[in-house]
Amino acid sequence: MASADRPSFHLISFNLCPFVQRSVITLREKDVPFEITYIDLADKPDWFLDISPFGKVPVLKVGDGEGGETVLFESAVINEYIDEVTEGSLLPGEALKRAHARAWIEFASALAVDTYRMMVAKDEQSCRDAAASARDKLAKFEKQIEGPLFGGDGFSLVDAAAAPALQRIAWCEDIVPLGVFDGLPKATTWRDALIERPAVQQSTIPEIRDVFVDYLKGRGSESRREASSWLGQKAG
Ligand SMILES: N[C@@H](CCC(=O)N[C@@H](CS)C(=O)NCC(=O)O)C(=O)O
Repeated sequence: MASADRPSFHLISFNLCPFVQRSVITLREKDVPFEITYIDLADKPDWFLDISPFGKVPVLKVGDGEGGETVLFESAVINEYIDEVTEGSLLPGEALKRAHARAWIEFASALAVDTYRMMVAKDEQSCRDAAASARDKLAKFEKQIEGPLFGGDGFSLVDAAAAPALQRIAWCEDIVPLGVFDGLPKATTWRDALIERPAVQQSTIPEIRDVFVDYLKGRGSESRREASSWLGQKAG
């Protein structure tokens, strides 16, 4: 419940979106109550287009408890705001380390793009090229990961930013092993530690794996009516 000194949070989401998932993970890690509304990105409601400048999710509506509302967008910005106004901090206290974390959050976004390319690739070569690109990025992460999480034992916003992409790569590799984590022990441990975290497990709809496979197959979602991707065909 919002009050004058405690804002209320309402996320606007799409069920498969890794960027919204970052914010859900942050809210859950910080044990903050929030409301969530799912929209269909293929049929965006007018009220959503009115409040989302890029027409993208996530959008976070922040109520001030007195009838006022501010709309935030961009997952990295939303996550930093949530972190700032709640107990504890998921970013380092020191400016240089904080900037370093922000830089790797940005890099995690590029990893999410590779993951999407893996998911929607129409042929084996394109899928393997995207997987190789993801592996290149994870090899760069490998040199930065302190283990088991990005910055050591403590969960950070870099972990929140990377978890959805790591999870999706694992889902893709459950269908076809693509070697994305080969020779990358720290990234492998990082992936496993994040996937097991309750906040990550509770950051999607329960039936996410079915929705994911349906999406690869190009059916089951209003947002995509194309032919199956290569991974979708392999999923049987
Ligand atoms: N940089 C944005 C990326 C958000 C984004 O790309 N969201 C996708 C869904 S995962 C979206 O809303 N796309 C709009 C569309 O598909 O029309 C962020 O981090 O929030």
